[in-house]
Amino acid sequence: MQIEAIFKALKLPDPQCKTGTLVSYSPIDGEPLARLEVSSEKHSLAAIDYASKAFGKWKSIPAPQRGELVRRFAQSLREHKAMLGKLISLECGKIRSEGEGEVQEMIDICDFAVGLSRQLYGLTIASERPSHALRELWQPLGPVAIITAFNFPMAVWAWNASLALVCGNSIIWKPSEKTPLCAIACQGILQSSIDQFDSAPPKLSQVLIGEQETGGLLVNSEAIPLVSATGSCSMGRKVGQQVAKRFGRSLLELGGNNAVIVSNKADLDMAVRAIVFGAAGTAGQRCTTTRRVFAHSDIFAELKDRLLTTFPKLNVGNPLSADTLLGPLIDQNAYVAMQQQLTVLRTQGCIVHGGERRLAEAFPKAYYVQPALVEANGVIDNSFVETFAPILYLFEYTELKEAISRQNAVPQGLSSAIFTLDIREAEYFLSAEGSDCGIANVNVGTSGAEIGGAFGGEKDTGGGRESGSDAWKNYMRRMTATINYSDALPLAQGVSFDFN
Ligand code: UN1
Repeated sequence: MQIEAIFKALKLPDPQCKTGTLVSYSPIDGEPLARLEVSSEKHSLAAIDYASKAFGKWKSIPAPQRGELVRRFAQSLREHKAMLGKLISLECGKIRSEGEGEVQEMIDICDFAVGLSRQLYGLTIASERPSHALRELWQPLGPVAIITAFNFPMAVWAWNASLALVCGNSIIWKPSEKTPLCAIACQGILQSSIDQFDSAPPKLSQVLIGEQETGGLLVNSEAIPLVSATGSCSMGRKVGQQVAKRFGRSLLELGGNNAVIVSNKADLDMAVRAIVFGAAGTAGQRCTTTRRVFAHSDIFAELKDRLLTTFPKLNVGNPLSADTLLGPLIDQNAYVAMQQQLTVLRTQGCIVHGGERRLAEAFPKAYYVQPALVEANGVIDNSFVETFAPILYLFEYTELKEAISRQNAVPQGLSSAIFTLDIREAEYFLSAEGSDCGIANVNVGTSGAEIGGAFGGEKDTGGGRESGSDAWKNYMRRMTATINYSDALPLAQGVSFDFN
Protein backbone atom coordinates (compact mmCIF):
# COMPACT_ATOMS: atom_id res chain seq x y z
CA MET A 1 0.00 0.00 0.00
CA GLN A 2 2.74 2.36 1.07
CA ILE A 3 4.60 1.77 -2.18
CA GLU A 4 1.54 2.30 -4.36
CA ALA A 5 0.95 5.62 -2.61
CA ILE A 6 4.55 6.72 -3.13
CA PHE A 7 4.47 5.82 -6.82
CA LYS A 8 1.18 7.64 -7.19
CA ALA A 9 2.65 10.74 -5.57
CA LEU A 10 5.60 10.43 -7.97
CA LYS A 11 3.03 10.33 -10.82
CA LEU A 12 4.31 6.92 -11.83
CA PRO A 13 2.40 3.75 -12.71
CA ASP A 14 1.89 1.13 -10.01
CA PRO A 15 5.12 -0.93 -10.02
CA GLN A 16 3.03 -4.14 -10.06
CA CYS A 17 4.66 -5.61 -7.05
CA LYS A 18 2.40 -8.36 -5.81
CA THR A 19 3.29 -11.61 -7.46
CA GLY A 20 6.98 -11.59 -8.43
CA THR A 21 9.72 -13.72 -6.92
CA LEU A 22 12.16 -10.98 -6.00
CA VAL A 23 11.12 -9.57 -2.66
CA SER A 24 12.19 -6.13 -1.55
CA TYR A 25 12.11 -5.90 2.26
CA SER A 26 12.14 -2.72 4.25
CA PRO A 27 15.09 -2.75 6.66
CA ILE A 28 12.94 -0.59 8.97
CA ASP A 29 10.75 -3.53 10.05
CA GLY A 30 11.91 -6.43 7.88
CA GLU A 31 8.51 -6.67 6.20
CA PRO A 32 8.13 -7.08 2.44
CA LEU A 33 7.58 -3.87 0.51
CA ALA A 34 7.13 -5.45 -2.90
CA ARG A 35 7.37 -8.68 -4.89
CA LEU A 36 8.82 -8.00 -8.28
CA GLU A 37 9.23 -9.97 -11.48
CA VAL A 38 12.83 -10.80 -12.29
CA SER A 39 13.89 -9.79 -15.82
CA SER A 40 14.21 -13.02 -17.80
CA GLU A 41 17.30 -13.80 -19.83
CA LYS A 42 15.31 -13.24 -23.01
CA HIS A 43 14.09 -9.87 -21.76
CA SER A 44 17.61 -8.87 -20.67
CA LEU A 45 19.19 -9.79 -24.00
CA ALA A 46 16.45 -7.90 -25.81
CA ALA A 47 17.17 -4.90 -23.57
CA ILE A 48 20.81 -4.98 -24.72
CA ASP A 49 19.65 -4.95 -28.35
CA TYR A 50 17.30 -2.05 -27.67
CA ALA A 51 20.14 -0.19 -25.96
CA SER A 52 22.34 -0.61 -29.06
CA LYS A 53 19.57 0.73 -31.27
CA ALA A 54 18.88 3.65 -28.94
CA PHE A 55 22.59 4.47 -28.90
CA GLY A 56 22.57 4.56 -32.72
CA LYS A 57 20.10 7.45 -32.58
CA TRP A 58 21.18 9.27 -29.44
CA LYS A 59 24.86 9.56 -30.39
CA SER A 60 24.07 11.94 -33.23
CA ILE A 61 21.92 14.32 -31.17
CA PRO A 62 24.07 17.40 -30.35
CA ALA A 63 25.49 17.15 -26.84
CA PRO A 64 23.84 20.37 -25.53
CA GLN A 65 20.46 18.92 -26.57
CA ARG A 66 21.30 15.75 -24.71
CA GLY A 67 22.04 18.01 -21.77
CA GLU A 68 18.55 19.48 -22.09
CA LEU A 69 17.07 16.03 -21.38
CA VAL A 70 19.18 15.75 -18.23
CA ARG A 71 18.13 19.28 -17.23
CA ARG A 72 14.47 18.28 -17.43
CA PHE A 73 15.15 15.12 -15.47
CA ALA A 74 16.84 17.19 -12.74
CA GLN A 75 13.77 19.42 -12.66
CA SER A 76 11.55 16.40 -11.94
CA LEU A 77 13.95 15.25 -9.25
CA ARG A 78 13.62 18.65 -7.59
CA GLU A 79 9.84 18.33 -7.63
CA HIS A 80 9.96 14.85 -6.12
CA LYS A 81 12.89 15.25 -3.75
CA ALA A 82 10.98 14.57 -0.53
CA MET A 83 9.10 11.55 -1.88
CA LEU A 84 12.20 9.96 -3.44
CA GLY A 85 14.06 10.58 -0.19
CA LYS A 86 11.31 8.79 1.67
CA LEU A 87 11.52 5.83 -0.69
CA ILE A 88 15.26 5.61 0.03
CA SER A 89 14.49 5.61 3.76
CA LEU A 90 11.89 2.88 3.33
CA GLU A 91 13.89 0.55 1.13
CA CYS A 92 17.45 1.22 2.29
CA GLY A 93 16.95 2.49 5.84
CA LYS A 94 18.64 5.88 5.61
CA ILE A 95 17.45 8.65 7.91
CA ARG A 96 15.29 11.28 6.17
CA SER A 97 18.02 13.88 5.95
CA GLU A 98 20.41 11.40 4.32
CA GLY A 99 17.68 10.09 2.00
CA GLU A 100 16.95 13.61 0.79
CA GLY A 101 20.69 14.32 0.70
CA GLU A 102 21.05 11.43 -1.71
CA VAL A 103 18.39 12.92 -3.99
CA GLN A 104 20.22 16.26 -3.75
CA GLU A 105 23.38 14.44 -4.86
CA MET A 106 21.46 13.28 -7.96
CA ILE A 107 20.30 16.82 -8.68
CA ASP A 108 23.84 18.13 -8.25
CA ILE A 109 25.38 15.63 -10.66
CA CYS A 110 22.63 16.28 -13.21
CA ASP A 111 23.35 20.03 -13.04
CA PHE A 112 27.04 19.25 -13.45
CA ALA A 113 26.25 17.05 -16.47
CA VAL A 114 24.10 19.78 -18.06
CA GLY A 115 27.03 22.21 -17.92
CA LEU A 116 29.33 19.51 -19.17
CA SER A 117 27.14 18.94 -22.21
CA ARG A 118 28.62 22.17 -23.59
CA GLN A 119 32.14 21.38 -22.42
CA LEU A 120 33.11 17.99 -23.82
CA TYR A 121 36.37 19.57 -24.84
CA GLY A 122 39.10 17.96 -26.87
CA LEU A 123 42.64 19.22 -27.32
CA THR A 124 44.35 20.90 -30.23
CA ILE A 125 47.88 19.54 -30.36
CA ALA A 126 50.87 21.00 -32.24
CA SER A 127 51.64 18.83 -35.25
CA GLU A 128 55.27 18.21 -36.24
CA ARG A 129 54.30 18.46 -39.93
CA PRO A 130 53.70 21.71 -41.87
CA SER A 131 50.05 22.60 -42.59
CA HIS A 132 48.80 19.74 -40.44
CA ALA A 133 46.45 19.91 -37.48
CA LEU A 134 46.38 17.37 -34.70
CA ARG A 135 43.21 17.11 -32.67
CA GLU A 136 41.72 15.03 -29.95
CA LEU A 137 38.00 14.36 -30.25
CA TRP A 138 35.64 12.70 -27.82
CA GLN A 139 32.94 10.48 -29.29
CA PRO A 140 30.01 8.68 -27.69
CA LEU A 141 31.00 5.19 -26.54
CA GLY A 142 27.98 2.90 -26.68
CA PRO A 143 25.50 1.32 -24.27
CA VAL A 144 26.74 1.65 -20.68
CA ALA A 145 25.86 -0.92 -18.00
CA ILE A 146 25.48 0.48 -14.50
CA ILE A 147 25.56 -1.98 -11.60
CA THR A 148 24.86 -0.41 -8.22
CA ALA A 149 24.85 -1.35 -4.54
CA PHE A 150 22.05 -1.01 -1.98
CA ASN A 151 23.70 1.72 0.09
CA PHE A 152 23.39 4.48 -2.50
CA PRO A 153 20.37 3.12 -4.34
CA MET A 154 19.85 6.21 -6.50
CA ALA A 155 22.81 8.61 -6.45
CA VAL A 156 25.51 6.30 -7.76
CA TRP A 157 23.29 5.42 -10.73
CA ALA A 158 22.73 9.15 -11.30
CA TRP A 159 26.48 9.82 -11.31
CA ASN A 160 26.81 7.35 -14.15
CA ALA A 161 23.51 7.92 -15.92
CA SER A 162 23.71 11.71 -16.18
CA LEU A 163 27.27 11.68 -17.53
CA ALA A 164 26.66 8.72 -19.85
CA LEU A 165 23.57 10.42 -21.31
CA VAL A 166 25.21 13.77 -22.05
CA CYS A 167 28.15 11.86 -23.53
CA GLY A 168 25.73 10.32 -26.05
CA ASN A 169 25.30 6.82 -24.63
CA SER A 170 22.31 4.66 -23.82
CA ILE A 171 22.17 3.10 -20.34
CA ILE A 172 21.06 -0.16 -18.72
CA TRP A 173 20.88 -0.32 -14.93
CA LYS A 174 21.09 -3.43 -12.80
CA PRO A 175 20.36 -2.16 -9.29
CA SER A 176 20.99 -4.11 -6.10
CA GLU A 177 18.36 -6.81 -5.58
CA LYS A 178 17.85 -5.20 -2.16
CA THR A 179 16.70 -1.85 -3.57
CA PRO A 180 14.82 -2.44 -6.84
CA LEU A 181 12.00 -0.01 -6.03
CA CYS A 182 14.41 2.93 -5.85
CA ALA A 183 15.59 1.98 -9.34
CA ILE A 184 12.10 1.57 -10.76
CA ALA A 185 11.12 4.99 -9.42
CA CYS A 186 14.21 6.75 -10.85
CA GLN A 187 13.80 5.00 -14.18
CA GLY A 188 10.10 5.99 -14.24
CA ILE A 189 10.92 9.65 -13.68
CA LEU A 190 13.65 9.65 -16.30
CA GLN A 191 11.35 7.80 -18.70
CA SER A 192 8.71 10.54 -18.35
CA SER A 193 11.36 13.08 -19.37
CA ILE A 194 12.42 10.84 -22.27
CA ASP A 195 8.79 10.40 -23.41
CA GLN A 196 8.36 14.16 -23.61
CA PHE A 197 11.62 14.73 -25.44
CA ASP A 198 11.23 14.27 -29.17
CA SER A 199 14.83 13.46 -30.00
CA ALA A 200 15.26 10.85 -27.26
CA PRO A 201 14.77 7.23 -28.41
CA PRO A 202 12.30 5.28 -26.25
CA LYS A 203 14.72 2.69 -24.78
CA LEU A 204 17.48 5.15 -24.04
CA SER A 205 17.41 4.12 -20.39
CA GLN A 206 16.37 0.72 -19.05
CA VAL A 207 16.36 -1.20 -15.78
CA LEU A 208 16.86 -4.93 -15.35
CA ILE A 209 15.64 -6.44 -12.11
CA GLY A 210 17.53 -9.46 -10.86
CA GLU A 211 20.54 -10.85 -9.09
CA GLN A 212 24.05 -11.83 -10.17
CA GLU A 213 23.00 -13.70 -13.33
CA THR A 214 21.28 -10.59 -14.70
CA GLY A 215 24.38 -8.50 -14.02
CA GLY A 216 26.45 -11.28 -15.63
CA LEU A 217 24.59 -10.89 -18.94
CA LEU A 218 25.60 -7.23 -19.04
CA VAL A 219 29.15 -7.90 -17.90
CA ASN A 220 29.70 -10.49 -20.63
CA SER A 221 27.96 -8.71 -23.48
CA GLU A 222 30.22 -7.59 -26.34
CA ALA A 223 27.58 -4.95 -27.11
CA ILE A 224 28.40 -3.09 -23.90
CA PRO A 225 31.73 -1.26 -24.08
CA LEU A 226 31.62 0.06 -20.51
CA VAL A 227 30.49 -1.62 -17.30
CA SER A 228 30.42 0.68 -14.29
CA ALA A 229 30.09 -1.39 -11.12
CA THR A 230 29.85 -0.37 -7.48
CA GLY A 231 29.99 -2.93 -4.67
CA SER A 232 32.31 -5.28 -2.81
CA CYS A 233 35.94 -5.96 -3.76
CA SER A 234 35.08 -9.60 -4.52
CA MET A 235 32.28 -8.56 -6.89
CA GLY A 236 34.62 -6.09 -8.59
CA ARG A 237 37.39 -8.63 -8.96
CA LYS A 238 35.02 -10.90 -10.92
CA VAL A 239 33.45 -8.12 -12.98
CA GLY A 240 36.82 -6.53 -13.81
CA GLN A 241 38.28 -9.82 -15.02
CA GLN A 242 35.25 -10.79 -17.08
CA VAL A 243 35.02 -7.40 -18.77
CA ALA A 244 38.78 -7.38 -19.43
CA LYS A 245 38.54 -10.81 -21.06
CA ARG A 246 36.49 -9.30 -23.85
CA PHE A 247 38.58 -6.09 -23.89
CA GLY A 248 35.68 -4.09 -22.52
CA ARG A 249 36.19 -1.19 -20.16
CA SER A 250 35.20 -1.35 -16.52
CA LEU A 251 34.81 1.45 -14.03
CA LEU A 252 35.01 -0.02 -10.55
CA GLU A 253 34.12 1.63 -7.27
CA LEU A 254 34.65 -1.02 -4.59
CA GLY A 255 35.28 -1.29 -0.87
CA GLY A 256 37.00 1.17 1.41
CA ASN A 257 38.81 0.88 4.72
CA ASN A 258 38.96 4.56 5.42
CA ALA A 259 40.95 6.16 8.21
CA VAL A 260 41.08 9.46 10.03
CA ILE A 261 44.37 10.60 11.53
CA VAL A 262 43.92 12.94 14.50
CA SER A 263 47.06 14.90 15.25
CA ASN A 264 47.94 16.44 18.62
CA LYS A 265 47.53 19.72 16.74
CA ALA A 266 43.93 19.05 15.73
CA ASP A 267 40.77 20.94 16.59
CA LEU A 268 39.37 18.05 18.62
CA ASP A 269 35.76 19.26 18.53
CA MET A 270 35.81 19.15 14.76
CA ALA A 271 37.58 15.81 14.69
CA VAL A 272 35.00 14.25 17.01
CA ARG A 273 32.08 15.53 14.93
CA ALA A 274 33.61 14.25 11.70
CA ILE A 275 34.53 10.86 13.14
CA VAL A 276 31.09 10.30 14.65
CA PHE A 277 29.29 11.16 11.40
CA GLY A 278 31.82 9.19 9.34
CA ALA A 279 31.68 6.07 11.50
CA ALA A 280 28.08 5.94 12.68
CA GLY A 281 26.23 7.88 9.96
CA THR A 282 24.32 5.72 7.45
CA ALA A 283 24.79 2.98 10.11
CA GLY A 284 28.36 2.51 8.84
CA GLN A 285 27.15 1.46 5.40
CA ARG A 286 28.92 3.90 3.10
CA CYS A 287 31.95 2.89 1.11
CA THR A 288 33.45 6.09 2.56
CA THR A 289 32.53 5.22 6.17
CA THR A 290 35.28 5.95 8.69
CA ARG A 291 36.47 2.53 9.87
CA ARG A 292 39.77 3.43 11.59
CA VAL A 293 41.09 6.29 13.69
CA PHE A 294 44.78 6.88 14.38
CA ALA A 295 45.03 9.30 17.28
CA HIS A 296 48.24 10.92 18.49
CA SER A 297 49.28 9.65 21.92
CA ASP A 298 48.99 13.19 23.42
CA ILE A 299 45.26 13.33 22.68
CA PHE A 300 44.44 9.61 22.45
CA ALA A 301 42.86 9.34 25.92
CA GLU A 302 40.77 12.48 25.49
CA LEU A 303 39.55 11.50 22.03
CA LYS A 304 38.71 8.00 23.23
CA ASP A 305 36.71 9.39 26.16
CA ARG A 306 34.81 11.75 23.92
CA LEU A 307 33.94 9.03 21.44
CA LEU A 308 33.03 6.66 24.27
CA THR A 309 30.61 9.17 25.71
CA THR A 310 29.17 10.20 22.33
CA PHE A 311 28.56 6.80 20.71
CA PRO A 312 26.00 5.53 23.26
CA LYS A 313 24.08 8.82 23.05
CA LEU A 314 23.42 8.55 19.31
CA ASN A 315 19.77 8.03 18.68
CA VAL A 316 19.21 4.64 17.03
CA GLY A 317 15.74 4.08 15.65
CA ASN A 318 13.19 4.30 12.90
CA PRO A 319 14.85 6.35 10.15
CA LEU A 320 11.55 8.05 9.36
CA SER A 321 11.51 9.74 12.80
CA ALA A 322 12.99 13.20 12.79
CA ASP A 323 15.29 12.70 15.78
CA THR A 324 16.90 9.44 14.60
CA LEU A 325 20.58 9.51 13.66
CA LEU A 326 21.16 5.80 12.99
CA GLY A 327 18.71 3.71 11.05
CA PRO A 328 18.87 -0.07 10.69
CA LEU A 329 21.41 -2.29 8.97
CA ILE A 330 20.18 -3.44 5.59
CA ASP A 331 19.38 -7.02 6.66
CA GLN A 332 20.11 -9.96 8.92
CA ASN A 333 23.22 -10.95 6.97
CA ALA A 334 24.75 -7.55 7.64
CA TYR A 335 23.98 -7.94 11.34
CA VAL A 336 25.46 -11.45 11.49
CA ALA A 337 28.63 -10.29 9.69
CA MET A 338 28.99 -7.45 12.19
CA GLN A 339 28.56 -9.72 15.22
CA GLN A 340 30.98 -12.29 13.80
CA GLN A 341 33.60 -9.62 13.34
CA LEU A 342 33.07 -8.33 16.89
CA THR A 343 33.41 -11.88 18.24
CA VAL A 344 36.71 -12.35 16.38
CA LEU A 345 37.95 -9.04 17.80
CA ARG A 346 37.01 -10.02 21.36
CA THR A 347 38.76 -13.38 21.05
CA GLN A 348 41.84 -11.53 19.80
CA GLY A 349 41.76 -9.49 23.02
CA CYS A 350 40.35 -6.21 21.73
CA ILE A 351 38.02 -4.23 23.95
CA VAL A 352 34.70 -3.75 22.16
CA HIS A 353 32.37 -0.98 23.36
CA GLY A 354 28.79 -1.10 22.03
CA GLY A 355 27.87 -3.00 18.89
CA GLU A 356 24.85 -4.74 20.41
CA ARG A 357 21.47 -5.21 18.79
CA ARG A 358 18.83 -2.61 19.60
CA LEU A 359 15.04 -2.40 19.38
CA ALA A 360 14.66 -6.14 18.83
CA GLU A 361 11.30 -6.14 20.62
CA ALA A 362 9.80 -3.33 18.60
CA PHE A 363 11.29 -4.62 15.32
CA PRO A 364 11.90 -8.38 15.66
CA LYS A 365 12.62 -8.78 11.95
CA ALA A 366 14.85 -5.71 11.60
CA TYR A 367 18.44 -5.17 12.71
CA TYR A 368 19.26 -2.00 14.56
CA VAL A 369 22.64 -1.77 16.27
CA GLN A 370 24.56 0.43 18.62
CA PRO A 371 27.73 1.61 16.83
CA ALA A 372 30.82 -0.21 18.09
CA LEU A 373 34.09 1.34 19.18
CA VAL A 374 37.01 -1.08 19.27
CA GLU A 375 40.19 -0.51 21.23
CA ALA A 376 42.56 -2.41 19.01
CA ASN A 377 45.93 -0.93 19.79
CA GLY A 378 48.65 -3.38 20.67
CA VAL A 379 46.28 -6.26 19.92
CA ILE A 380 45.98 -5.89 16.18
CA ASP A 381 48.17 -3.50 14.21
CA ASN A 382 45.52 -2.67 11.78
CA SER A 383 42.18 -3.77 10.43
CA PHE A 384 42.23 -5.23 6.97
CA VAL A 385 38.60 -6.24 6.84
CA GLU A 386 35.80 -4.00 5.65
CA THR A 387 32.72 -4.99 7.62
CA PHE A 388 29.79 -3.05 6.22
CA ALA A 389 28.51 -1.96 9.63
CA PRO A 390 29.34 0.71 12.23
CA ILE A 391 32.56 -0.66 13.72
CA LEU A 392 35.27 1.89 14.44
CA TYR A 393 38.83 0.83 15.35
CA LEU A 394 40.84 3.14 17.53
CA PHE A 395 44.65 3.11 17.27
CA GLU A 396 47.33 5.23 18.92
CA TYR A 397 50.40 6.68 17.17
CA THR A 398 53.37 8.85 18.00
CA GLU A 399 54.93 9.73 14.62
CA LEU A 400 52.84 11.03 11.72
CA LYS A 401 54.91 9.04 9.24
CA GLU A 402 54.05 5.87 11.13
CA ALA A 403 50.33 6.75 11.23
CA ILE A 404 50.28 7.35 7.47
CA SER A 405 52.06 4.11 6.73
CA ARG A 406 49.60 2.19 8.94
CA GLN A 407 46.72 3.99 7.29
CA ASN A 408 48.06 2.96 3.88
CA ALA A 409 48.77 -0.64 4.89
CA VAL A 410 45.32 -1.95 3.98
CA PRO A 411 44.34 -3.44 0.61
CA GLN A 412 41.75 -0.73 -0.10
CA GLY A 413 42.51 2.91 -0.98
CA LEU A 414 39.31 4.93 -1.14
CA SER A 415 39.08 7.77 1.39
CA SER A 416 41.26 9.25 4.11
CA ALA A 417 41.47 12.32 6.31
CA ILE A 418 43.76 14.16 8.68
CA PHE A 419 42.70 16.54 11.42
CA THR A 420 45.46 19.02 12.12
CA LEU A 421 45.94 22.78 12.24
CA ASP A 422 49.60 22.37 11.32
CA ILE A 423 50.22 23.20 7.66
CA ARG A 424 53.32 21.01 7.52
CA GLU A 425 51.38 17.96 8.64
CA ALA A 426 48.49 18.72 6.32
CA GLU A 427 50.65 19.18 3.25
CA TYR A 428 52.76 16.13 4.08
CA PHE A 429 49.57 14.07 4.26
CA LEU A 430 48.63 15.29 0.76
CA SER A 431 52.12 14.77 -0.67
CA ALA A 432 53.50 11.82 -2.62
CA GLU A 433 54.67 10.39 0.71
CA GLY A 434 51.25 10.85 2.27
CA SER A 435 47.90 9.14 1.84
CA ASP A 436 47.67 6.58 -0.96
CA CYS A 437 43.90 6.98 -1.35
CA GLY A 438 41.79 8.44 -4.15
CA ILE A 439 40.31 10.88 -1.63
CA ALA A 440 42.44 12.68 0.98
CA ASN A 441 40.86 15.37 3.16
CA VAL A 442 42.16 17.92 5.64
CA ASN A 443 39.84 18.80 8.53
CA VAL A 444 36.99 17.11 6.68
CA GLY A 445 35.88 13.54 7.43
CA THR A 446 36.16 10.56 5.08
CA SER A 447 32.53 10.41 3.94
CA GLY A 448 30.16 12.82 2.29
CA ALA A 449 32.18 13.86 -0.75
CA GLU A 450 30.80 16.55 -3.07
CA ILE A 451 30.02 15.58 -6.67
CA GLY A 452 32.41 18.12 -8.22
CA GLY A 453 35.53 16.04 -7.56
CA ALA A 454 36.37 12.69 -9.10
CA PHE A 455 35.19 9.93 -6.77
CA GLY A 456 36.94 6.59 -6.36
CA GLY A 457 40.08 4.97 -5.08
CA GLU A 458 43.17 2.89 -5.63
CA LYS A 459 44.26 -0.71 -5.02
CA ASP A 460 41.37 -3.04 -4.11
CA THR A 461 38.96 -0.11 -4.39
CA GLY A 462 39.25 -0.74 -8.11
CA GLY A 463 40.90 2.38 -9.54
CA GLY A 464 37.77 3.88 -11.12
CA ARG A 465 36.79 7.55 -10.93
CA GLU A 466 33.15 8.59 -11.19
CA SER A 467 31.17 11.77 -10.73
CA GLY A 468 32.93 15.13 -11.21
CA SER A 469 36.18 16.53 -12.63
CA ASP A 470 37.05 14.75 -15.91
CA ALA A 471 35.36 11.42 -15.01
CA TRP A 472 33.17 12.01 -18.09
CA LYS A 473 36.07 10.80 -20.22
CA ASN A 474 35.30 7.26 -19.04
CA TYR A 475 32.04 7.44 -20.95
CA MET A 476 33.53 8.51 -24.27
CA ARG A 477 35.76 7.17 -26.99
CA ARG A 478 38.95 9.16 -27.52
CA MET A 479 39.77 9.85 -31.14
CA THR A 480 43.03 11.36 -32.34
CA ALA A 481 42.63 13.08 -35.70
CA THR A 482 45.41 14.38 -37.95
CA ILE A 483 44.30 16.73 -40.71
CA ASN A 484 46.56 17.58 -43.63
CA TYR A 485 45.67 20.86 -45.35
CA SER A 486 48.85 21.04 -47.47
CA ASP A 487 49.40 19.70 -50.98
CA ALA A 488 52.18 17.34 -49.88
CA LEU A 489 52.18 14.14 -47.89
CA PRO A 490 55.06 14.33 -45.43
CA LEU A 491 55.38 11.28 -43.18
CA ALA A 492 55.81 11.60 -39.45
CA GLN A 493 59.23 11.08 -37.88
CA GLY A 494 60.80 12.20 -41.20
CA VAL A 495 60.31 8.76 -42.71
CA SER A 496 60.79 8.68 -46.50
CA PHE A 497 58.94 6.16 -48.65
CA ASP A 498 59.50 7.23 -52.29
CA PHE A 499 58.36 4.70 -54.81
CA ASN A 500 58.21 6.74 -58.08
C1 UN1 B 1 29.18 5.00 -1.70
O1 UN1 B 1 29.13 4.74 -0.50
O2 UN1 B 1 29.18 4.06 -2.57
O3 UN1 B 1 31.14 10.46 -0.31
C2 UN1 B 1 29.17 6.37 -2.28
C3 UN1 B 1 30.09 9.91 0.08
C4 UN1 B 1 28.91 9.91 -0.87
C5 UN1 B 1 29.02 8.81 -1.85
C6 UN1 B 1 29.26 7.45 -1.26
N1 UN1 B 1 28.86 11.19 -1.55
O4 UN1 B 1 29.99 9.39 1.18
